[in-house]
Amino acid sequence: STVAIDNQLLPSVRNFLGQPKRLLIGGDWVDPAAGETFPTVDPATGGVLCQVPRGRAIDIDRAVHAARVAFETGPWTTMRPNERERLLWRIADAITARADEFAQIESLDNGKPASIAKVSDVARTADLFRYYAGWATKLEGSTVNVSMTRVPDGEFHAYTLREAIGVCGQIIPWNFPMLMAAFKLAPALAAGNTVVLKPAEQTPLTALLLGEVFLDAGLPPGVVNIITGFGDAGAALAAHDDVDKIAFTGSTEVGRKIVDAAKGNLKKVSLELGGKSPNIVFADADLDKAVPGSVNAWLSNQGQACVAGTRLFVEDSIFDEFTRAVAEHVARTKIGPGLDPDTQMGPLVSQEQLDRVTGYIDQGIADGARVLTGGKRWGTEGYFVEPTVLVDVHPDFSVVREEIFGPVVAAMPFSAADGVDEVIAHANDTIYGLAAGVWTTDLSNAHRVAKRIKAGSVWVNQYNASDLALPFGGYKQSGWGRELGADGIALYTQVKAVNIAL
Ligand code: TXE
Repeated sequence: STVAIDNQLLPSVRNFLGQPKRLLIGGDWVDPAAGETFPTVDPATGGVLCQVPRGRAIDIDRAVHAARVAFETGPWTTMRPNERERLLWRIADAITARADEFAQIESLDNGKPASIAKVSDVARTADLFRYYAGWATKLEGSTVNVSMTRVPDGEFHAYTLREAIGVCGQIIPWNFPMLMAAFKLAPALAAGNTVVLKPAEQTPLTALLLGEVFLDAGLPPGVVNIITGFGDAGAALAAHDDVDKIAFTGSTEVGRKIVDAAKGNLKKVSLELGGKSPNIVFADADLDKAVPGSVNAWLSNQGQACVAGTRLFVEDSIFDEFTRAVAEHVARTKIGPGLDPDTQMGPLVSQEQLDRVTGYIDQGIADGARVLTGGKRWGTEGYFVEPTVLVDVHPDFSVVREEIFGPVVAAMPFSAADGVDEVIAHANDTIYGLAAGVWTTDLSNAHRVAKRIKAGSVWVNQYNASDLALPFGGYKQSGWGRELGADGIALYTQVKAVNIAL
C-alpha cells in the first residue's frame, strides 16, 4: 500500500482518492488544457496517493475569466447579504458533517495527525466560515460630517460604501492547507468577491474536497475556481491583469516575487510570510505551564508553522533546568503516521523539507551547537525528523537567524538583571515579526514586553492560542496586511466615498 495505516481509511476517503481529479472552473470539473498531472504523496511513506491535474497559465486564465463573469453578472454580487450568509453557513455545516473525511485527507496529504487535524484545522475552517458569514450582513459604511467641502459652496451629504474588490487570487501553502484556504476564502466570499484559488502542489487534496462542498452547498458557478498546480500557476495568477487582488501565504522569498508580479496592474496585495519568533521565559514564570507551552510553541504542526517560537529565550537562573525539562518533555513525543490514533507528531510534508530541516540541524552542529535531544532523521521511511533542542548557539548561527520550518528550537539564556532591555534587543534582532511569546507572573513585565516586541501577535502565558476575531499578520518582512477579524474583511473590501451637493 502507498498509505501508512491503510486499515484506518474511511470508505469515503478511499473513494475520494480513487476518483479522477479535475480543476474547478466556472462551476464545472474540467481537465487542464494541456492534460498534465502530477502525483501527491503520503509523507509517512513517500508513496503516491493519487494524481492531480497540473494547471498552467492557460488554466489560470480560464479560471480568472470565469471569476470575472461571476463577479460582473451575478447572482453572487447581486444576492442579498443574508443569502450569502446562509450559504456560508451551509458550507460550514457540510465541513462539520464531513469532518472525519477532511481530517483523514489532510493527514494523508500533509502528514499531520488526523486527530489534531479534526479538532484544529477542520473545526477552525468551519468556525471561520461561520464567523465571516456573520460579517456578510454587517458591511457598513458611515455618514461623514463634511464641513470642509469648498467647491461648490453649499450644503452636502456624504457617506461611504464598503464594497467587494472583485476577482481575488489566493495562493495557499502546504502547512495548513485547508485552514489557510479558509483564512482567505471565508472573508472574500462574505464580502461578495469571486476567487481563483491555487493550493500548494504538496497538498492539493482538501482544496478539491472543499470544491465539492461549495458546489453541493449551491455556490453559484465561477464564484470559487480551484486550479491545482505549481509555482508557475501561482505566478500566472499573481501577474494576471484581470485579477484585482492577490493574497499569498508562503515563503518571504516568493512573497517578494508576488509583489513584483502584481506591479503590472497594481492589484492589491496581502502577504503572510515567514517568521523566527521569540518565546521568552522569565524565572518567575509558572514552569509547569511554561515547559509544555514552550514545547507547543515550536513543535506544533511538526514545527511547520509560520508563528513557531523557534528562538527560546530563558532567564539565565533557570536556563539549565528549563531546557532539560523541555528536552525530556519532547523526548516522550510519540512519532508516527498521521492516521495512527496514538501519533502526536507526524512526518514533515516532503523530501525537500526533510533535506532542508536536517541540513539546518547539521549546519547548527557544525557551527558549534550542542544537541540536548533529537538531532537527526527518525526512521528510514517517510519524512520524519526527531524533535530537536539546540543549546550553545550564537546569534549569528543560521539556526538562530533563518526559518527552519521543522521541529527544531534554539535555546539561549538571557540576564534580566537590568530589566528587559537585553532580551528585547535579542528578540527583535530578526528580519521577521510575526509572533512572540512571554511567560511571567509579573503583570507589568508582561505588558512591558508585549509593547516592545516587534511582532503582529504576542501571546502571554500561552503560545499559539489565537482567535478568529483577532487580527493576524506580520511586522517587518513577515508580511503585509492582517487576516482574520475585522481587519480580514478590510483586506477584501474597498471604500467608496459619496459626496452629494444638496
Ligand atoms: O514555499 P513557497 P515552499 C517557508 C518555510 C519553508 C519555505 C519553503 O520556511 O521551508 O517557505 O517552502 C506557490 N509565484 N514557508 O518552497 O514556494 C507554491 O506553489 C506565485 C512559510 O514550499 O513560498 C505554493 O502554493 N506562487 C509559510 C505557495 O506559493 C508561487 C508556509 C507557497 O510556496 C511561486 C510555507 C511564484 N513564483 C512555506 N512559487 C508560512 N508563512 O506559513 C511558488 N508559489
